[in-house]
Amino acid sequence: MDFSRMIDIRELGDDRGLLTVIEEFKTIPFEIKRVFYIYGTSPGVRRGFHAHYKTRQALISVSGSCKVHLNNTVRTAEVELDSPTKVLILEPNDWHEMYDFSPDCVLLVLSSHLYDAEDYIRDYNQFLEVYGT
Ligand code: T46
Repeated sequence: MDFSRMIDIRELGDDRGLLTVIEEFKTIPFEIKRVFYIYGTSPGVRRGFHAHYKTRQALISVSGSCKVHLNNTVRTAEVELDSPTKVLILEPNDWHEMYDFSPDCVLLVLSSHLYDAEDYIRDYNQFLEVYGT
């Protein structure tokens, strides 16, 4: 079963500052159809609480940090996104919850599909039915 994974991307820099590049099919393994970012998250908020049917995503904390709880019914993990060079690839079957957002966190999300509310599995029991073994 597919499970999320972390990718470390190269930091390009010179005496002017830093620059990091993400390219579809090179840095990340899918076509990027949608981009959104999560920021200004209130203290103590936990968000996400879903998996998807089709959508694959790449999460990058381009400023500040946050943590992500992952569960694909076989494995669970907690990962920290605290650098613009760390990319978390989320597979559709990864139930995910984002938490511990720093006040300056800007969580950039690159998505393989356009927004479709029908692609979300927000009920945990339904998630287990769809992806459980
Ligand atoms: C995910 C995690 C990492 C739209 O209208 N279009 C969009 O493209 C998105 C992403 C959201 N929305 C609406 C749907 C809700 O009314 O924006 C509102 C907040 O979305 P949601 O509650 O789904 O946000 P999160 O943080 O729980 O989840 C988001 C993504 O929706 C989701 O795909 O994997 O970030």
